Amino acid sequence: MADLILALDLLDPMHAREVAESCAASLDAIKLGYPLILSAGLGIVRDLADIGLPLIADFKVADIPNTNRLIADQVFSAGFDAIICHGFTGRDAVEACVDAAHAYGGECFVVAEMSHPGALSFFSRGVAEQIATLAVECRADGIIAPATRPERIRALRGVVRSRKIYSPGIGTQGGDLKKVLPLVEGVIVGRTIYGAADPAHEAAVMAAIVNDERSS
Ligand code: O7M
Repeated sequence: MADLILALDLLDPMHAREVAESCAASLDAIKLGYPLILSAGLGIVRDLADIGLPLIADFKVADIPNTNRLIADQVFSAGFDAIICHGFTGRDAVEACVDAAHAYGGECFVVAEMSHPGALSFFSRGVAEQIATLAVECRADGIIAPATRPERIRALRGVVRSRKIYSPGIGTQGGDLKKVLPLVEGVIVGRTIYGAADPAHEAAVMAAIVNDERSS
């Protein structure tokens, strides 16, 4: 039962809102990150809130515990429902994000392994498994794992068990939606949707595949 999460990495706030609104009926959540927030300002979170979908803050928070806590406070005060942090910073830093998220009634996801080719420079030789283990021990709600490497999602499932796995890298980065869907609780899709000639249609096509998988 996977969710379809739109990565809204657009720079123009009007265009971003238009795409989010037109795709909303096909989506389960929207992920906002540095590109849109740096361009539009944090106020866009309140602007998008009335669309009615959960909003996930992808700042891949990676600092000392005190700074992570301060960032998480800003994220949840701005109206986000979930935060994504890195795990290589260690237990105390991850716990700061998880604790802050839970204090606000929100969720925290930890990046276990990234989707791009260069990720293997460091997210290899057991590092992702260690980060996923830490995420579970810190009571994170889930991890981020690469749609570009389904075999790695399977390996990390063995670590996180029933926690959620959200997976980016579908489409433009080469990940195959149908192969990844049965492995995860959420797929994160950006350019394949917002870069399409008709984003609402593309989102609807993907949502139909997600729904087929849900009912199979
Ligand atoms: O579908 P795309 O390739 O246009 O966008 C993918 C989105 O997922 C984009 O917002 C990336 O920043 C993000 N992402 C990855 O592509 N790979 C990762 O390993 C991790 C993320 C991510 O969302 O991390 C939380």
